[in-house]
Amino acid sequence: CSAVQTRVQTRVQTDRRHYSPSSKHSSSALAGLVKITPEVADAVATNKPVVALESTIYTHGALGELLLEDIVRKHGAVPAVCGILDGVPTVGLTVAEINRMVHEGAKKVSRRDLAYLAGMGLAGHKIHGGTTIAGTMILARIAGIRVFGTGGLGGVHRGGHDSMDISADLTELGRTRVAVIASGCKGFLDIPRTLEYLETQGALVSTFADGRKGDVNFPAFWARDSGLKSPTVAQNEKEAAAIIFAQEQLGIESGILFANPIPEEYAISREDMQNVIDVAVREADEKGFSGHANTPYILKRIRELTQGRSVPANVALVQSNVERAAKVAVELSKLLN
Ligand code: PSU
Ligand code: MN
Repeated sequence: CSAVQTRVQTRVQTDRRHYSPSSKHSSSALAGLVKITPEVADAVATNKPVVALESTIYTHGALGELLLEDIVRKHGAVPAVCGILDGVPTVGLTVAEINRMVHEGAKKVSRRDLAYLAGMGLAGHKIHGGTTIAGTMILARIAGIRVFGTGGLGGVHRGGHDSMDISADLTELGRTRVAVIASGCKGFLDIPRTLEYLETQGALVSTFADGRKGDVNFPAFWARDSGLKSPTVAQNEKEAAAIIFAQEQLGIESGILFANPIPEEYAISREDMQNVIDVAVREADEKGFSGHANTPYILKRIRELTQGRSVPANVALVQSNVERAAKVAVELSKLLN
């Protein structure tokens, strides 16, 4: 990867036929504030395949080496890891830069946090930020990137209709036109309410069927089946690309979630996973792990209770999603050129 990065003016370098900025007033604000690598800017401007990747997966994911950029390149697309490096929102982080963020520590950055870290960066505080799905979608949209591959989407937490703990990933999908390829959301979230919320937000949800006929269920991260019917189905990458293209041509600004079930050989059945989740959730409750301490505790117990199967499964699903994202980006590039 090129270590040399220049600040580019996104709006000028991006093909206007296919990029309609969300705000007419954002041009001068965007110029110079977001750093986009020349490779990514050039690929976007010439409608080559580009895949956005999130940095939270590295800074907060604890999954070890994922080699996602290599997977994207191997399938003919340009990877664009998004995050905040030294207070600068960046699209196209290098491996060395990501490693520096991991070692020096980074904040978790969703929509609400982006301007804070960027503003603090302007004021001389060089804070790193790992962007979540929501945060990455915003940076991808600014750079004109249409496809984003990742692991699992945030969701409505159990009891979320009372606590209002609902991931900003869901509202972002309602307002930012980027196609996210993920394995659904984790089974300890409230998946029925997550799907309801996405519908209210106007987010298109489609599950890859890969030849399966009839109803196809929405996946639940480690499990291929959440027990809930997917609102829509896409057979393959070509259909997904056509949907993305249509959404853009219609000028609909909301996002798209393509759910990609975990590869069979790594999947843990819904019944097995449900038992493990029930135990972990009950223990968290009894031991008082609530609020932001809840998810880390549940994940730790799931790792233990699945005897280490959950982590390799998590790695495999992320890699599978990123491969799919690259293939979708390649198909989309054909439609755009
Ligand atoms: N779900 C996962 N793995 C993850 C995340 C979610 O299975 O790493 C991360 C993603 O970055 C996602 C974020 O966007 O957590 C959601 O966090 P919150 O619920 O705080 O919005
Ligand atoms: Mn939350």
